[in-house]
Amino acid sequence: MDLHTPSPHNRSPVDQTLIQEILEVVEQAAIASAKLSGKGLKNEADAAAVEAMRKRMGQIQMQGRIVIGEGERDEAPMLYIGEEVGSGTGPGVDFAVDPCEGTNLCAFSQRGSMAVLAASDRGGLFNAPDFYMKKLAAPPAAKGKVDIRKSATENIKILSDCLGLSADELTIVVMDRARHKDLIAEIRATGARIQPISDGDVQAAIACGFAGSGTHCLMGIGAAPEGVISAAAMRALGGHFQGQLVYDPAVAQTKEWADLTKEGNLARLAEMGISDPDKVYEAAELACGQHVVFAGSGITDGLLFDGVKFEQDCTRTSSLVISNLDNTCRFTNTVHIKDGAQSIALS
Ligand code: VTB
Repeated sequence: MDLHTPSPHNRSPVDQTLIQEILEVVEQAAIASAKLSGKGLKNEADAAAVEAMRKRMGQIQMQGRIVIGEGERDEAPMLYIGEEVGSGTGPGVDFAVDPCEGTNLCAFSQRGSMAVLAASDRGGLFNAPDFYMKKLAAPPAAKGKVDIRKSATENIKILSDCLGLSADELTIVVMDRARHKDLIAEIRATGARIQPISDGDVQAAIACGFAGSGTHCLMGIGAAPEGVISAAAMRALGGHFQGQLVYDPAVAQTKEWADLTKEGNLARLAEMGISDPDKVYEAAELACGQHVVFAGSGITDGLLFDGVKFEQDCTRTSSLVISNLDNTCRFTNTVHIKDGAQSIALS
């Protein structure tokens, strides 16, 4: 039997009704944080998105569980790892959430912030530790051909061949961080173009899956939990995504890890049951569920969709849902009509 066609007696917990509700979850989170966009209030924008996401999730008939969220229970009052969400009855669904991905982008009204989540049947999303992750994302044509174990130079050559583009026609997105100094120099030496971003590597990774986004590859080190959300999207749309945990503070080069040591981080990973800290995770391992859904809604305008627009009679949201249930990418513009609305403009 085709594993992707559940029998009526064994219905998948991820069905079209759930997918519609998941879309509303990210829309509500995007609207809530967009109200704080540009105010320089990073934590407040995040908190507003978290609250809205949790509230809408609570209305879904499911036994939802957060596997990647705002952090451990003692540091996050809502959407913490292990929190049960939903009505408490119905199918079991696992979620990886980032209610305000790119909080700085939202706080300073810059491009690329969005409310995102990935959903799957139970156990279908890797319980990523709160570490850094080296990531490689590329279009479907380069899937399984580029490899995170290879050098940037080799991968750019492979990308060129797979996409039929010369190096100087390729755009490689890299986060603007001190840790990427050598990587940026290596990419430049190949002749490829670099698009530096200050934050928001989830959107950049997913954009690689779409021809016409102007983005051909994401390279570099970002956060590991969000890597699972990128992996879910890329797995569902057939793009390339690989991740490898980073445990050495000398590699991560981040203030957050100023007091941590490589040995201490390795011990933490071992405690978490990660026996091979150097393992390269494929998208289908990070998001291994039978059914995997990604949903993202723009807070500010971005590469794939616009941000929230507040108008007199309505609020508009632009979102993307990628699902391997029916192999679709749905770009959705929703008009949320306000009470007493007089007229809704076409766009
Ligand atoms: C970056 C940023 C992402 O995590 O990956 C960040 O682009 C972690 O890196 O949007 P720094 O600690 O160096 O900022 C995210 O915020 C989530 O992946």
